[in-house]
Parts: sequence; C-alpha cells; structure tokens
Amino acid sequence: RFSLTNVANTRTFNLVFGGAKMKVVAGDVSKYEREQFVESVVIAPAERYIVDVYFDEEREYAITNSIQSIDHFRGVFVPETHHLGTIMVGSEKAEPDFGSQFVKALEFEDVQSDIADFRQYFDKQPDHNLRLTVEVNDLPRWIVMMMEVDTLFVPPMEWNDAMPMMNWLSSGEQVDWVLLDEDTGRKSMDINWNWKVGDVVKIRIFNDPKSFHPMNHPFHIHGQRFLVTEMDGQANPNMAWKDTQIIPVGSTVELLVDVTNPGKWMAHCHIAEHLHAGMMLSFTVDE
Ligand SMILES: [Cu+2]
Repeated sequence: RFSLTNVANTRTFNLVFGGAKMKVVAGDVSKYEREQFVESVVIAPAERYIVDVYFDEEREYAITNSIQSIDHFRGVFVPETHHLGTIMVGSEKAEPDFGSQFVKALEFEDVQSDIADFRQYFDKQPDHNLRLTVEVNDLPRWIVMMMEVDTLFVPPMEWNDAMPMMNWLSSGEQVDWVLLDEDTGRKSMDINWNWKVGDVVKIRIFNDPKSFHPMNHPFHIHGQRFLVTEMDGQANPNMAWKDTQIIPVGSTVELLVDVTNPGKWMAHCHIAEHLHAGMMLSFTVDE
C-alpha cells in the first residue's frame, strides 16, 4: 500500500509500478466509493492517492513517470519514461499473502452512504462559474510571439514542457493568471464568496483553451471537502472526497463543496508560480 503525494511544483505525474497490478483505494481526503483497478495513476500537484500494488514476481519493478510528451512546434507526441525509483522483489513468499484479497475490488459502503446524502444536489445549477485564463501586460513583443508559437498545439494535459525557458522569460508582474468569476466579472483576489456552514455549493470551472497560454491547473480549496460530480458533462461513476482537482485544458469540471469549516479561506491553483501571479480567491464561511 502506497500513500502518494505530489509535492512537485508544476508537474503532473502518470505513475506506473513496472507493470505490477494496481488498484486505487483512496483520494485526497477519503476512500473511493469502490476500489478500482488501474494501469497507472495520474497525480497532479497537491493531489494524494492511496494505491495497493501487487508484486507477484521475483524481479525489479521500476517506478516510472510514463507520459506522452508533446512537441509544441510540430504537434507530435513522443512517449517518454522517467525513472523515479526501483522496487526489488525477492523470492521469499510474503507472510501473510494478500494475493487473494487483492484481486477483489472492495465496495466502501461508509463512503457510499456519506455521498448518498449529497446526491440531491448533483443536478443543481452552479452557484459559481469560474473561468481559468491568463492576462499578459508589457511582455516584450518577441516573447509574446514565441509564446504563441509554443502553444500552437495544446494537449489537455501538459505532461512535459517543450520550452522550460518560457517560464523564465516572464515574471508575476507581466503575467496575471486569472480566476474569472463569470457571474460577477470579478477576478481572483477581488472575488470574496460568502457561504454558511451547512451550505452545499456547486462550482463549475472551465479551463479556457483559447486563452493566451492554456495549460492545466490543479484547483485547491482550503478548509472544506468536495466531490467531483461531473467532468465535461460525464457523471463521475466513482467518487472520493477531495480538496484538489486537476482541470485539463478545455475541460469543464463541477465541484460540489460540503461547507463545514467556518473562517476566512482561500482557493487557488496549486502551481506556485500561478498562485504567486494572482491565481487565487478568498471566501468566508459564517457559522
Ligand atoms: Cu495554474
């Protein structure tokens, strides 16, 4: 059993355990409704997962980040594998042997009944609509042109960055990463939502693929838990309580927030440069 936390600044990983069988047990703050067998686990900055991995052969298992990287100039995908670590499995039989237990995907009725209380809210209209975008001011023209070329081809998930240099060419003074409240027109720190303990709040987030520099953003909410009820119109068939969710480019994601924790809080993109360049908002929860 592995407890995974992505503490990287920007990179989303696609983790593979050398072809070993794997199942996802839990997300950021709870178990899933049921265990799910997967070939890899996608983990964005600040997301957490608990996975069970079954090692049934005597051999080395490489832990890798196995991705499809993109050449932004030519729009060509290239498989890339980054070696993160190695697990050595010896010949001795494990005692006790969890093999027979592993093959069953357990149902977690405690999580299912907890979530059942929230199903009545799944189809409600969003209380807030956020658009993820970016604004640039006073960037030298040649950098703007290069960044435009750099984003000729934009995959939903930026597994690699074809031009890390781009990130060094601008600062938080020239680039504003923006959370735009589409209902009020307010942006980022000018947003101050007011909720009450006991509210169930739906936030619909759209990551604008036509923005100047589209990329995926891990959206993180402080102090409360939420469900991802829907992505791009598809209902989520297996939920866990979360506090961070990656929003791919061009996607619309609906979060249902269980408001329980009074105070003054923030929500933000968990990529540190984006946060620093404005991609945060505040909300208050009254008792
Ligand atoms: Cu971001």
